[in-house]
Amino acid sequence: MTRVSTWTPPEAEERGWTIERHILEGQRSSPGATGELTSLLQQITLCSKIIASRVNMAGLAGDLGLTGQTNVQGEEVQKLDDFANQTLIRTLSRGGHCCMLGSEEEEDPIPVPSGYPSGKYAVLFDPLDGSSNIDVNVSIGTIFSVHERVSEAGGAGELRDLLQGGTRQVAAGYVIYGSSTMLVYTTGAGVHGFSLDPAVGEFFLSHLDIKIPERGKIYSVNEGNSARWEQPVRSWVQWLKSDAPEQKRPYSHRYVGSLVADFHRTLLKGGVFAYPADNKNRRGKLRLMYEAAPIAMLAEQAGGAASTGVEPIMGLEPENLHQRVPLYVGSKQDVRDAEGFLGTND
Ligand code: AFP
Repeated sequence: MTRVSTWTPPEAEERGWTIERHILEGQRSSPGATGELTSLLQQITLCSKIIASRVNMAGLAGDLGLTGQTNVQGEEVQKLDDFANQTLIRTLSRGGHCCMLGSEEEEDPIPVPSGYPSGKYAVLFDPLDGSSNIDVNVSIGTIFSVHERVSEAGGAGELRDLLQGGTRQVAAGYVIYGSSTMLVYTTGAGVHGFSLDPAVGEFFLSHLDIKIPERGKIYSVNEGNSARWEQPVRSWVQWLKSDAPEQKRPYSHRYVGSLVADFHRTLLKGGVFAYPADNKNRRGKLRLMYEAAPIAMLAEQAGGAASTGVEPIMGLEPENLHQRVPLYVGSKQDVRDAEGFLGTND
């Protein structure tokens, strides 16, 4: 169940709030809140500052390039991927608020080391999404998803603490390392964005209660895969590109190849991002637990939608930690159009 909060977003004059203050205000107006989620989010914020600082210095610090290893997805691990992964694991597993972690870089769930308390939350993360863009200075990001544990309090965490459906997320967010570093998150009370002031080392509220436009004019998809798509996907993209000025088509095309960057643009400007299933990736390429589910929570909280093309991402019950899923996310009307072509929306 999505956690209900009575908290309403701050007024425009509160735009200078730090992220700490914003999270704390949310806690104060959530009946029954213990402060643990607040503290966990602060730990994630700290990790994102450490990662941002290393990303910014990567060329100078010799942190570009590969480690020589491959991850669970069979992809080559970049040095920065590894750094981000280790930063999150070290901080969260020993921070007292988690009982179990899941990382896109690790095959198995990550337990709390012995001697450390087992906390109330299970956190999943993609430490550095879009890592093929690292070496060319294109935006990359960190994505996270937080669930309340379902196993017995105080004991060791279990796989089922991580394997929960999207509607059970209590928080989700991402950090984008772009022309500026931004952290965007939701705890079920809207979506809020914070920009890092590197001189102060602090995130300040810059994007209040973000809402995705009902319909956009940009589509974002890797069209290099079009020969492998099913006909309905091809027809949908062809329709977006067709000349129909009275229906505000053709749409413009933008594709970064980092989900965080493509979604961030979609969140702010509207339109649709898609990574469809194709005849190479029958279940799509993106990962449900590390990418699609947290992005779907943010999209819905911002008034948008996220779908596999046939059903809402948030309604999926996960089968395993690394399962993949097709994703259509963004403005509600644009996602409905895609579903119409894929046969689910009469
Ligand atoms: P990498 O982290 O391997 O670069 O993958 C990024 C990603 O998971 C997601 O962030 C992108 O939207 C998508 O893959 C890009 O995939 P293509 O390169 O196949 O378009």
